[in-house]
Amino acid sequence: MKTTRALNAGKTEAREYQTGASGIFFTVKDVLYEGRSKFQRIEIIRNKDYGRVLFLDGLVQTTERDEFYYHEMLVHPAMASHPRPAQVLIVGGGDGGALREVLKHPVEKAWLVEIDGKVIEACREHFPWLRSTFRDPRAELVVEDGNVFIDKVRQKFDVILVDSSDPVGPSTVLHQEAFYRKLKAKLNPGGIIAAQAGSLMLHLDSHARKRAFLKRIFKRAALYLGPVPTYPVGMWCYDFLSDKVDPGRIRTLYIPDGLRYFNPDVYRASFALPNFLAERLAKGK
Ligand code: AG3
Repeated sequence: MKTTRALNAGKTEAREYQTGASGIFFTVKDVLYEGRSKFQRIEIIRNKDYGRVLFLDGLVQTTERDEFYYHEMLVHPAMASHPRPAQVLIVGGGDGGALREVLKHPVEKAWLVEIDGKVIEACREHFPWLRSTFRDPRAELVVEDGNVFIDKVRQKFDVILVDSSDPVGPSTVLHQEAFYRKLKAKLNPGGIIAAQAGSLMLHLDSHARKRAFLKRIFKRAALYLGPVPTYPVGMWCYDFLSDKVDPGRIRTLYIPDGLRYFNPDVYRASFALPNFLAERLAKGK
């Protein structure tokens, strides 16, 4: 299996090639973890400015300094739009950041289904502020392929969050029509799905392709945006999917205290799309 490393040979620098000819780099203060699981290469380093940085197969997944942009924007738009999200499913998200945000709401149970147990272990050890999140009695951790779990689970959910990797590579199946049809079958009435959808510029074709089938499956299939400084081109996309909830007409948002990024104005603004994206979506795949 070919995997990509972020660390250079001297382990002085870790980088992600975002476009093949450009990207982002971090100087390395310490290497905290280097390993390989059945699924991918896992690296965690410490950087002077961004703190701990997790890479999977050479792609930045999360950094101590800017993870809140991503995790708040993946979780709260859907959670805040639902009047009573009691049962919540997170697919992926082994680092625990999305789970931490979900548990800020008065949920009954939050399931986290991560394919790679080694990611959970490594993050538990090296992102210490997440330990209490995993210990919360409302959290249920399952180490399994989300695509397999969703076939078997009897439970239905009020909110489903897909915290996968990029739409290309090992996570591809989590960006396909069959998977979204299965997720929809496991939603309670009034349920909402939010899924990370990739980079604004890098994954434009994927947004157009996904939009074509998501519109067939869900009455509402909106795309919303949020910045993530260390992800490719700094601007990230998320799908908001529901048969009932129209994010453009929401009156009451249920927002926990103490968030650093998300608020009602951010919510409304995040559904505004730049021209080139709207035009690409309108053109179809
Ligand atoms: N999931 C989405 C990360 C995608 C980043 N892509 C990249 N750097 N090319 C992140 C998991 C965090 N919970």
